[in-house]
Amino acid sequence: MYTIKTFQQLLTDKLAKHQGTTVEEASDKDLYYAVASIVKEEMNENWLKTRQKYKEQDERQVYYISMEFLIGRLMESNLLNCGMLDVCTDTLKSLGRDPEAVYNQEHDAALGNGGLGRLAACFLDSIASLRYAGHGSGIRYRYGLFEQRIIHGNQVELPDYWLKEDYPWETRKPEEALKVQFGGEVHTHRRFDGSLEFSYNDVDIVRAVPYDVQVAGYDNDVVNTLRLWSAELPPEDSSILADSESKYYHHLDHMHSIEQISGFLYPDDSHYEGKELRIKQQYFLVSATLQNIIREYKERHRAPLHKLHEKIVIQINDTHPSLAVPELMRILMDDEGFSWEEAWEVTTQTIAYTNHTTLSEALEKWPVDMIKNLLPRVFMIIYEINERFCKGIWFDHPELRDRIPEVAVIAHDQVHMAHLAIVGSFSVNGVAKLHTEILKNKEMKPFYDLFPEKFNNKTNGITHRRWLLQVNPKLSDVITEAIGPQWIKQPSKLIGLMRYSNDQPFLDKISSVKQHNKLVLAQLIKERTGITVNENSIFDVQIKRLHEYKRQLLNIFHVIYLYNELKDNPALDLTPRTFIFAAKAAPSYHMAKEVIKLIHHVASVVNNDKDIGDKLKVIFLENYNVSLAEKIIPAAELSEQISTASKEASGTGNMKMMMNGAITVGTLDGANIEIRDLVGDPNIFIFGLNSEEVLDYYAHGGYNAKGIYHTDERVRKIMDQLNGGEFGSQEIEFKDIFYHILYNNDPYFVLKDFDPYIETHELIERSYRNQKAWQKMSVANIAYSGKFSSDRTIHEYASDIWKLKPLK
Ligand code: OAK
Repeated sequence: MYTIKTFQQLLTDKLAKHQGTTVEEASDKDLYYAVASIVKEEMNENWLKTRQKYKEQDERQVYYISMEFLIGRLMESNLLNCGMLDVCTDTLKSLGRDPEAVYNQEHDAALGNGGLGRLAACFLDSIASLRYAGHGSGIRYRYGLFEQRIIHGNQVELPDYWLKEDYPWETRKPEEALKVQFGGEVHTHRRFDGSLEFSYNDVDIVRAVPYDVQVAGYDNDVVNTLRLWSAELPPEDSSILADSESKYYHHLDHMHSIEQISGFLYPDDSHYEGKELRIKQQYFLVSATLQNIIREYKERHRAPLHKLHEKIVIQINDTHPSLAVPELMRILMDDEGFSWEEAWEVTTQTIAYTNHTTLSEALEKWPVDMIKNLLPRVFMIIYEINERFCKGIWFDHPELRDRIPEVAVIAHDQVHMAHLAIVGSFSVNGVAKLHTEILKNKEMKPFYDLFPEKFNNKTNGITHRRWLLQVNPKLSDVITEAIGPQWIKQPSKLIGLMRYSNDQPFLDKISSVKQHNKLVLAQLIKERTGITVNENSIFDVQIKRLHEYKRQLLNIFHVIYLYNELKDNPALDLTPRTFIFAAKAAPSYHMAKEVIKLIHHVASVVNNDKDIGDKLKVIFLENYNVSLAEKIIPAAELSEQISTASKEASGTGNMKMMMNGAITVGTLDGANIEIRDLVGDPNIFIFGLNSEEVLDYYAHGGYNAKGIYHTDERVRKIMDQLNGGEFGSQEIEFKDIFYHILYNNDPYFVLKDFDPYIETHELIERSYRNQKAWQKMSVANIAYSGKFSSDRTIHEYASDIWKLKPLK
């Protein structure tokens, strides 16, 4: 345990030895690197010990393969988990330095788009904190998710070159590099025993170099690893001598393209792009990871690879790593001499698949020719998987013969990755109860009919260590003062707060923490936007990727509606509101960018209208990322979770805000339903169509959007304002949104849910006026949020799917 004195000494030594400077002279950046190096060294010993334990013990281990790990900044979470956050913060203060300025030196590692990537990061924290043997495997993109700037209301994207300065949390392991092969020709030979042997000609080789990032458990001695692979030029190899001009140019081309493989993260959230480079990234990740797993298995066990599934489980994060199925087959058959049946047995008992969306535009379907050219041997295996699967249905399930085209792995010259993932795995899970039911009864019904035993639900969670303890220390102190510190290791203990829901002094403390956090956020808003917000207004927050189904548009319609009301009746008694938005749109997503533009134009009209004063303010914070979320969430009072029912698989922002005492206004979608089931109707504001109603409308061609436009004056006025250029100018108008809603028949039910949404906000407004009642609701939300700790989720994965026991 460090004291301020010993930590000061350590820091002074570090600065002197590594940077040749003193505390007085050091810049914030110098201090950042010095602290990082102290923390990293602190973790090293346990890192080594953990790896040794994994080698010695014969226990099962999980590999979590994901194209995204949205880890954000690591300094504070590492300090926290190592028990050094307070002492470090106090030491920096004692030296007259601003700890936040030091921690803010770290560039967010934005190696993910949104929900799926952040979930992977939360899972790593819980796996280590619960002492499970688990490894993350991903890509070390040189450019993370783009940096967003807003110019005249328009989103522009800048490259996120996050590695331009040293990244202190990674360790390059060149001695553990592996080779990944692309392209070439496959030759088949028959061995004496009749089995087949495959050899390759003219393959393109990429070197996969691992960079390891430590993942420290909270207050324990476990330090796991997130291994990020970087694509590099292979070492000189004279066997690649080109014997023709075309081969020579092909080779040069390949050399030139190698580094693109780990070049950048595709910026699409829940949207499939079908680019060749993307499938190269996926195969690169999968092949390097599997080779690495086999290598580690052989080092660890004397048992033959036939027992791989007894020791290893591989969780694939959506279908992006689903080439793991044919790649594991390839390795087992071609490199390890397994028969098809043996390889299939091991593969399908090793791999488990998580689905994160039912949006059809997110479904990955790769053209057969692309895979054939890029991965000829892998394609042969996929082809065979498909043949055997379809034949199996034909003979064993004659009643399902008609449905073969629906479930085939290869159909219409495309490889259906979700089908490959389901057929090739032993577990398929959704990420919230409703989502799993929709998978079973609708999206994946024929597969559920074939393999009911594979399907299961694992409702998402978030790490309460980062999302409460770290980002909201004042609230954490109030909680600990009331119920003791056990909730930190057992978040379900938060329920103990219910005892205080009528305790006025406690409620006052909760509300003064919220007030403090609001002031801090108000200051940040002032610094970043120049706008002064009323700190007594309701902080109404919607922060997430911009997507039509998430319906930021419905939210801004509410703002316009209130604005119109106030203009018509300036004396209207309205509790002041601050609407806070932050969202990135995929660069090619036109409608999403239009909505960002609309929010900005509405903001500029509303915020500058003297009649409105500080009754309404609309804030859009640029460049939403993990560290911005960490600053907004503690100050949120109202959490907007207003997706079109059935579309949001789970949501995790809903959980983060609930845990920080915000009340949800939401649809019966994703995990909102489970939040409602826990806190009860009085502690949440539910509105709008439910998923059955939505799905029913879809089945019957939608509803009549024009009807609502013609009958609801409030709606017509807003729509006409968009169409007439009221929020903009002659050049800037929002006709695309207008036409999309009216002529594409409002596919996300914005107009349909408008009336119940407005009505619910009127109820919210009345509820907020009774501050005591509001505080009680807030406490109930914090108290019940323990279920949404990713510790609960990981315990469920570990016991139901992974069959892991915590490390002794
Ligand atoms: C991203 C790319 C492809 C498919 C899905 C995603 C994704 O991020 N999905 C989101 O996953 C989260 C974690 O499970 C869920 O909470 C979100 O509802 C879901 O949209």
